[in-house]
Amino acid sequence: MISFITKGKSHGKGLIAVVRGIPKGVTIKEQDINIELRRRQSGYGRSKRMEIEKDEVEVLSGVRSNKTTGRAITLVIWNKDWQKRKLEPINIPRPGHADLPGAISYNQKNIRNIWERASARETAGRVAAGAVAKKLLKEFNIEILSHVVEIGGIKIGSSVKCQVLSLKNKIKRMDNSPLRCLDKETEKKMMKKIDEAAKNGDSVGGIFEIIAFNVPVGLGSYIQWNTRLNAKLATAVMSIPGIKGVEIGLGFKVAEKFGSKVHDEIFYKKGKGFFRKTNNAGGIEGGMSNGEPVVLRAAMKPIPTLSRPLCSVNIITKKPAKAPILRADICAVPAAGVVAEAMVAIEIASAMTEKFDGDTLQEMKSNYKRYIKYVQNF
Ligand code: EPS
Repeated sequence: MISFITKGKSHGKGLIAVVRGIPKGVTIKEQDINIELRRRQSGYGRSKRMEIEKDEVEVLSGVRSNKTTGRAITLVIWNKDWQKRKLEPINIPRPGHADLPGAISYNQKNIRNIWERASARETAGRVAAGAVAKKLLKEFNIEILSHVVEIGGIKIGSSVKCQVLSLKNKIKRMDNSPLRCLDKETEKKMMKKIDEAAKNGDSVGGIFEIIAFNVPVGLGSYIQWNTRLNAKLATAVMSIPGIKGVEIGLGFKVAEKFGSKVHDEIFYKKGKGFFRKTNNAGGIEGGMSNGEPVVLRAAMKPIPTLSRPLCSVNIITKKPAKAPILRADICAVPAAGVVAEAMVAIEIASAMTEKFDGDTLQEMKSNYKRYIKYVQNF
């Protein structure tokens, strides 16, 4: 099983991620992690903080001579915008952020103490941890990619959902595009929507899709509620700040259709084994991967920090007040997609280590090869 925790504050010295359960022998270079960190920082509509930070990792433990040792891996990202001096306290909570429930729950009258940890900057630690999980998955030819399908009501056509396999290379090629959207015309309209939000002192959310390619059949289990792969993936993605909904495969659309139009018929070909021609299940049946690409989408709400702020209340004076105006993103949907790739990578890598048990990559690979042969001959 793979687990990780993150530590650190948005304007503290740095962010830390500690990852456990990665077997010995996986090749990890700081550069591999830095590529993912850079992807998280990009996207049209990001805040000025992204111009200050050039997120880079330092590996403090668990990797020697570019190979994992099998022990806990400690990753640090140093903050450039580290604030040593004490700043003015903030007493007005932003609607939609962790500010008010956090202040009440932890008995803090200075809201800065809440948002230092609640800030989405924490997700840099997740992406670093996810980059390590991605390296393990690469050893098994498993790839996890994301693309943006909707911003503020501007959407790409749904046809892309059905042809996920042909999307792989297309998605990979678009990392340098402003919103990582597959349709250039729609992307332009999405950018206009972000401009409109910026002009009005507002923010805007959207939906991204995650696809995990080459996931073997049988990850996760139907036996207990908390061993189901769909439940683990939903929890992992739902834990990302700002995410309000997660769906797998057809998702909420399954409620509109007859069973005959939802379930993916089963076919068999010698050598290939069992396969489907559709993927409405999003690669998961009965809480287990079924060998088709795992497809999920998540909806992100608009960022709560607005430059034309909403009404709130001062928690000291109890008088009405406008929420504080702070540096923030207008839209962070492409970045949230990269964070979700990391979370999905960790969950799938964790399920892989459970299924193909091994203290070393070598052991895991030989168990995997034996299993794949067994599946082909089933
Ligand atoms: C973020 C860093 C933060 C914000 C943003 C995401 O930096 P700062 O608070 O110094 O501007 O830009 O966080 C939020 C939008 C949020 O609501 O928490 C990052 O690194 O992703």
